[in-house]
Amino acid sequence: MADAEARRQLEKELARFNCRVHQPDDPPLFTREPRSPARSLLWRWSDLKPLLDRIGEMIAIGSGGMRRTLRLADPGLPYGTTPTFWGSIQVILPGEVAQAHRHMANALRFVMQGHGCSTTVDGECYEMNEGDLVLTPSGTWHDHVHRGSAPMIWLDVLDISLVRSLHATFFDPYTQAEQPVAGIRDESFRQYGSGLMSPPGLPRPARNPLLAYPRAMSMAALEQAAGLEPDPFDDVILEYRNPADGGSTMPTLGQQLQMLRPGFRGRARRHTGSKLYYVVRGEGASVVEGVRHDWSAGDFLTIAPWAWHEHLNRSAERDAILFQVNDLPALRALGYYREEALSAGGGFQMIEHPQGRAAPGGPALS
Ligand code: GTQ
Ligand code: FE2
Repeated sequence: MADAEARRQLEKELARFNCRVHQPDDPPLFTREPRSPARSLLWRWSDLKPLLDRIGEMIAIGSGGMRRTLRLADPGLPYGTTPTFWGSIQVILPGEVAQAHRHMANALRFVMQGHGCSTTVDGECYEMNEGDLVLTPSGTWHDHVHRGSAPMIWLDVLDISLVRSLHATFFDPYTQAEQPVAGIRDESFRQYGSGLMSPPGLPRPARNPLLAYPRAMSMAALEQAAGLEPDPFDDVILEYRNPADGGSTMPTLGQQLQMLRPGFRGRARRHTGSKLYYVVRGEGASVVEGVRHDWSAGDFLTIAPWAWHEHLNRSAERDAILFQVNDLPALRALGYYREEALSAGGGFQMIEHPQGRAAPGGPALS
């Protein structure tokens, strides 16, 4: 006890100098592998739909640049959908304007239902239609104006938790509700949208020049990819890319579109970083850490860091299509991405390991 008393005394003295030592009852500094309080959760469209109708009626669209959104909130976390990003469903009614602003957080939208709303990003105006992906990268001014005749909803994903954890939050309202719109609509898509050809003389862009990935393009690409060897985890899967360098659309957030063909059952894997899936169509299931989540069109599913997961199509006739957002570009940029697959024999197979060296004189890493 005298020892414990001496330690407490030391702790007090150290605190005067803003220092401390590890105490026996402190949680361990390191765990052998990630132990995330984040949960892997399923949100069902049948639950979300009435909630969206209610917030559409009850909640006024915010002034000062705030949005009307239903946030997918993991109760295991202080805030957000995963440790790095927030997924929310935004509801915008005919005639409404979601006022112009900009923020440090990178953001994207994937249109779930409706049409007739346009988003202006740094002066470039984009029509948003079902299945379109529109980016508002860090620092870009953006506003949404709904001139259509029916409510519109889309998935918003922002890397808010990451920006917050780095204490790098910035936000500016614009001086007016809407930004002036440039004369050429969809300009970045007209320049770079084919992914194959662009006007000569354009400088090599420093960041992704493309702000929109429309559904017609992504679905055609997915059909093409169906002729490739199937991916053992994901069947037919494509990454949305920066056409200028082949990298991710934004520095922190990756997006993928995949098709699970009838009867497909994928291999299991786990990795650092987190993912959010939106079921575009079809019926399937994901087994996450031994828990089976049956999903169908309109549902959302998260995969927590380092959680084992595998996907299957429950239908023998219909394709299932999933849109995915992940934080893997952020993990990879930092050298923190690690991935393992489950082998047929039950062992683990390392897929990606940034510290992938064997200990000196020791056995090779498995
Ligand atoms: O549409 O600009 O879900 O700024 C959260 C913050 C959407 C947006 C969100 C935002 C937006
Ligand atoms: Fe925003």
